[in-house]
Amino acid sequence: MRLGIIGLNLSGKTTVLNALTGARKEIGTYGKSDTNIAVVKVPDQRVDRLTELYSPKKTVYADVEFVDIPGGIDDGSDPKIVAAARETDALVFVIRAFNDPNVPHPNTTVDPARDLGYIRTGLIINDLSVAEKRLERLKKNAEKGLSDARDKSEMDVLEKAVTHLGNEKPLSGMEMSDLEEKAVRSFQFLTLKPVLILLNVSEGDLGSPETSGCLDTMENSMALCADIEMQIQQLDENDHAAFLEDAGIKELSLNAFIRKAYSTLGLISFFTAGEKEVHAWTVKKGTSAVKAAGKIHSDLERGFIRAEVFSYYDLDSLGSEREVKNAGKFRLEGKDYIIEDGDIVVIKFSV
Ligand SMILES: Nc1nc2c(ncn2[C@@H]2O[C@H](COP(=O)(O)OP(=O)(O)OP(=O)(O)O)[C@@H](O)[C@H]2O)c(=O)[nH]1
Ligand SMILES: [Mg+2]
Repeated sequence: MRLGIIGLNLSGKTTVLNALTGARKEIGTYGKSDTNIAVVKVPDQRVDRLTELYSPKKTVYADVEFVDIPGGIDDGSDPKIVAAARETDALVFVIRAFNDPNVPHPNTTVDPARDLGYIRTGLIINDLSVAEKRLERLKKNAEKGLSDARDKSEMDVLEKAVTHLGNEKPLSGMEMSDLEEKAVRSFQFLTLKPVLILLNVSEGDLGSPETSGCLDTMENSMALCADIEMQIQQLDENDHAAFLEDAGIKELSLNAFIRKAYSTLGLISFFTAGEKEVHAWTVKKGTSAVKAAGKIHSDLERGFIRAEVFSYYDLDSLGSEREVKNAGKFRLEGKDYIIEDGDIVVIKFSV
């Protein structure tokens, strides 16, 4: 999964990247237009426990890639930057709520609701320009008699999109049939992407009434103090607890953030486990066994015969695969079986 971190200048995007991933990317690089990338393992106690039970040669956690996209996205944005934002599965808005006289705010005052509006408008403007350009081109082709049925249906949905975006509304709120969705998928519209909001607050403001009030007005949001978390991440891990306590922070934000990301994006984890390897895999809720097999390897999808499935939770409580089998909790499932969070699977296949 790839998440794009976006937000206004000097809102703390690069600081957030460092705070969540432990990366040490340079901050305060105002005006530079290079993206920063950092990958982080998804913490999962179930993987730890599976590793304890199987003693595998190798353990592979799921991972999340963060792309820190500098400089805010608006009508004047560098196409390279906008493209980086399009090539993501979801967007993380970093919104500045911290006050610091040493860090100028591009809009002078600190006002999270206003800044959220600016971010949204910037995305809408960019999507509108993509939709309009494509529509213009399709119309020209149509005039020359060069369009087929597919172009016509693409034109219809783009007309609808242009009107919707023109009313300053994100495409996520526009009703689309499956076919229409397919027709616009390749545009990677920014306003169709799921959004998570990180409110970057000053030390001491984490639990304040202002912060809670602000979070209540923003969907899928959480607050963090990025600057302090970044500093703590850069200390020896053994010192984390003490410094977190000092700063009045319960835990680093990564855990809670990942949980929020999984629930917002409708993601679940399943596992493969054996002596060779314990491996966590991420799929969308509602994924079938055969598609999940394809996530592991395309041969497993192509030659899928059946899945042997049991639940991590049964294994955890019963202590071994043998006990899981004895308790009748070991199942054979076909290709249409819907994978559940915590399933441990063995795919039988033949190619
Ligand atoms: N006081 C305080 N300062 C912060 C916090 N987060 C970031 N900063 C400061 O804000 C400045 C900008 O931080 P960056 O992380 O570089 O901001 P950015 O959003 O990546 O900025 P651009 O890449 O230029 O768009 C730096 O001086 C940071 O130290 C915070 O939580 N509190
Ligand atoms: Mg930056």
